[in-house]
Amino acid sequence: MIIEKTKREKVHMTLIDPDTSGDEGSGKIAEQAYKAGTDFILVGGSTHLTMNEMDMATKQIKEKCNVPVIIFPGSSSMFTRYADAIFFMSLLNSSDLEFIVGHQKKASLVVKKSGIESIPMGYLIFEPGMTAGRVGKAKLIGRDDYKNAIEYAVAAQLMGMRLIYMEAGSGAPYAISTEMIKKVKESVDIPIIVGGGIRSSETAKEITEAGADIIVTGTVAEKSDNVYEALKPIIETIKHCKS
Ligand code: 1GP
Repeated sequence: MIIEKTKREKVHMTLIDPDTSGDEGSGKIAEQAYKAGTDFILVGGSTHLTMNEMDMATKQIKEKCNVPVIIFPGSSSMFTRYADAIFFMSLLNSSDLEFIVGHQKKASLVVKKSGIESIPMGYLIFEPGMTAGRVGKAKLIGRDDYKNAIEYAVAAQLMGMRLIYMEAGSGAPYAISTEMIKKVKESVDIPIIVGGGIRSSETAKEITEAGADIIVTGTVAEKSDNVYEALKPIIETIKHCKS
């Protein structure tokens, strides 16, 4: 569903971390993000949550919006059968095997048995990395270390991953550079997701024009008193960019 959509238009995803927003808060953000036109809700983040916590928050989110909800897991227990799909992701530039294949092995049978759609995704963390970088023990990709990023991205594609997520870290003071996005985009044939530090329509526009197929925002909604007003211009801006 996601891959097809990226062929027609630029896509916006709203990341909701139940650990920060709580169950009800998660539902409220989802409701406003949906009204503002977001295409998908990602539920999860770097902080560990139990399956029960994931269930509670996801139920609230599903009640309040009518877009698919995708699990964005930080560990093997971050699963809920109430979601529509899961990013079955590997943090390719982690220094810890757990984040490359360990959590995935632990979650494999539960995910398969659930019948939920599983989307193989290569996850790459760039400087400054923030909590995701620390928790995932990432060997952060330097801001202008193009060769390193391209090699990881092409490897992800050759391993059969359907998407590449370029992450600067939630709450990052600056987003990944447009030059970096351009270079990675030119090197692969699968859609690219960019997230971390995107707080304005201007940044969203630059990143989308550089080649991002999907933009993820989290903090901008979390920190706003009016989630609809905060997200609407960002979503409208990227929808006007050619896919
Ligand atoms: C984190 O990329 C996302 O995985 C979102 O980042 O919270 O900075 O929008 P922000």
